[in-house]
Amino acid sequence: MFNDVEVDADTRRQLELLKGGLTIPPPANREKAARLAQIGSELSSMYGSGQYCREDGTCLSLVEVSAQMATSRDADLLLVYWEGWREVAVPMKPLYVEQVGLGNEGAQSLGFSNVSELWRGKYDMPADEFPKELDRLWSQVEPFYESLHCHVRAKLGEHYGEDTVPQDQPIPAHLLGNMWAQTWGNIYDVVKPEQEMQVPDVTAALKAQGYDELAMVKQAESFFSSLGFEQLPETFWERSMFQKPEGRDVQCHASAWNLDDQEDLRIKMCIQKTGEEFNVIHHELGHNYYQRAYKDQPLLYRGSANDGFHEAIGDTIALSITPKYLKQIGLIDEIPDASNDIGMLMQVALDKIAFIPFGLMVDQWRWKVMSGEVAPEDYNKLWWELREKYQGVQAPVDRDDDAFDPGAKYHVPANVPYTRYFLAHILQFQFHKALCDIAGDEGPLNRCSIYGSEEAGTALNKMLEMGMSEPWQNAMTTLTGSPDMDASTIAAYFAPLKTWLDEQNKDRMCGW
Ligand code: X8Z
Ligand code: ZN
Repeated sequence: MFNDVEVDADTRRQLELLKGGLTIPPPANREKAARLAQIGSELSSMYGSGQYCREDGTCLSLVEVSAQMATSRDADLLLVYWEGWREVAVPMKPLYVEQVGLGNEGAQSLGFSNVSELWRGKYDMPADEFPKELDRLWSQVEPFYESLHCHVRAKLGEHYGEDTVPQDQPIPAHLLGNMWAQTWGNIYDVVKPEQEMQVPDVTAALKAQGYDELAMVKQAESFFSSLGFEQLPETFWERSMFQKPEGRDVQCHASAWNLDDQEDLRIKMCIQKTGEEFNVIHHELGHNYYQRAYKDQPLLYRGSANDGFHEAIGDTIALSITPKYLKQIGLIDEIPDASNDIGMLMQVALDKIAFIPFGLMVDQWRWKVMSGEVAPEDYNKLWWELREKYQGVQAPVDRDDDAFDPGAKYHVPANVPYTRYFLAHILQFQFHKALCDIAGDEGPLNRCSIYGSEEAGTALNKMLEMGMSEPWQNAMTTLTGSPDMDASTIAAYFAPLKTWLDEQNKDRMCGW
């Protein structure tokens, strides 16, 4: 109704945000809307209460099987957990199909062709331009990803044998230290350089220093405080969930909330005492500080410049968890010298670079599903085609006809768009560089920590405060001086590792 009404630009922006604000808009029909709501909560709770149960009746939660995926080096056992967890998704499929239909009806009632168009239309550019922008960014990272992939596959081949890890094929998805093969940092021990390298083991350091869940969150808060951000309110500490409660199901997938759009900030997590989770805590607090920074914007502008920005803030801070910083806070005693940088860069790349194609493929799948380009009987097949194409990863065993592997990843049953994480992995390096420049750090980017820099904090806050009141390109310019997303900072950050990888790979056959 309001599409053609003449209004000023600011009102138009707010109207567009209102129209595009929902993730899965309900159809106008009340029964159908109620059904959509019911499906959403059923899918979400199937995931949250999901378990892998052995034949003897004992069951493991996702937190428990994930810990096994991270640490076990027994390929048979890894396969058992990998297949076992995917059983939770089988009954999701009919509900998911129904949800796609209802969501599209809702999207159409708002004037979109389908949910795919709605999702692609949230980036201050035409919906059909956005995928091209993603292709451009991916092509900047792809050569580096392929070098990393090549080395990792070779090392996995040495460890597990080339029958298990054929050197001319995608890597079997159960061997990469993560349930979805989305981050590979947990298999650093398998793929690390042969030359001995000192790389801080944050998990071990947290343990040695007796950190519990609360201490980990307090430590993360103090990083933000050092940048000049106000401390979290008392209610944050009273109302957050840091540990999995006994005797009831909770959604353990980490999230951050502002319950009253003012000061009622909280996180909800089942914190594991690992370096990986220490990063996730910073990630979640990034959401909370962003939410607080834009709280005085008009209602429709209380959000991040684009959804990738929300996901990038805490990760940007976590890029400053360098050896120098770990020493400052007493988690390690000695800063490894520059001869260890390849090891440290490898550790970061295994998490951050390995993630990028995964961050891209999830919504490449969903866009095709939502637009009807792929029929339900081909959902799983398309999932694995995209996994192979982008990640160079394959299912370790043939998948059953009733498998619904996308459903085994939180964001699919929970309907959280995923391209935001792809963007965040590009953005966080741009933000890190901009903040390091502002903090006056002239060393290499991987050794820069903005800890204690109020100048950096002020510059960051200036962007956060804008919320979504202006196109994201303006927010980007406010912090970085340029309106573009650009992966060349990633190349600069990892340049020495790229050279090292290419040397390692020179007699290897790469690609899949
Ligand atoms: O879901 C998350 C956050 C909550 S917004 C913990 N992440 C993605 C994932 O776990 O798959 C962070 C990185 C990617
Ligand atoms: Zn997040």
